Amino acid sequence: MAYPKILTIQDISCVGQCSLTVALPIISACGVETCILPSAILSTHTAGFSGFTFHDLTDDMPAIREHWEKENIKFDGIYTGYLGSIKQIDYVINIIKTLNKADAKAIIDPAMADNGKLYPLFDQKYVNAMKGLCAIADYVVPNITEACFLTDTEYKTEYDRAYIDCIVEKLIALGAKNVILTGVSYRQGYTGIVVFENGEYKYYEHEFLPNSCHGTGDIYASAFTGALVRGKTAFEAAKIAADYTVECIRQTAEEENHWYGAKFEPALKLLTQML
Ligand code: PXL
Repeated sequence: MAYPKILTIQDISCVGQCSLTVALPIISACGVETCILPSAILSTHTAGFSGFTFHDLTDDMPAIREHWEKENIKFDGIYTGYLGSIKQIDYVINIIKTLNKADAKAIIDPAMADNGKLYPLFDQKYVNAMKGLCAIADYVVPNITEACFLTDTEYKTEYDRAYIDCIVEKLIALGAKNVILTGVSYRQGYTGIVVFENGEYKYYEHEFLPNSCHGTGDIYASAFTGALVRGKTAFEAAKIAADYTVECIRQTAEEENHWYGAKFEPALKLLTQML
């Protein structure tokens, strides 16, 4: 692909280092033209701040899609993250079906839950709609909580390989072609990524850093998308994204005032070097 152009659809959390304010710089740094479709505008993200504003942009989507279609604008990949409403998920499915080039990939991060719980504003109806979007994913990039919601599996913090393989199989049964399952830990002090690509399981284990930051799922999925669109295999892209995300978390360690996100900017150079 000479100069790939992708579309990412997710919210703008004006403050909070997540979603579009993370995806746009990270994918751009990967050398990929990054078009955006904001799903909503929030004053901050919803995890840890209270009293945030939320402006839903669902109703703007059909006219934007129609304009792009009239202009014959098509994408070399579409990557979706946090979406604002159930109706919007249906619009996004239509955008993928009509504006992604024939061989272009759909990368779906079902950004809706973590640590066993749905984010505020989401419910089971939203989960069911998200299942429909994941069914058309070439790559679905959930954490374990999201994968459990998508597959109606009980969430566990202690598990074995059979539990994880069963979740991955259910995601494939849902319709996703390839699965990148994040935050899979089989031994203390380490965590990793399970990649189910072209029918084959692979696992990349890396150090577990105990400080947790919001937005690392978005950092991960954005770096994965950038690397994939730059021609890496899913496993290579998953490894690059993991090493980059770990470095971002390391940069943020021991900073009590920086609980709302991870400092992804200083490590961008590392990301580009790995590509
Ligand atoms: O990082 C995921 C995310 C994205 N956007 C919004 C969020 C969250 C997580 O809480 O609240 C608005």
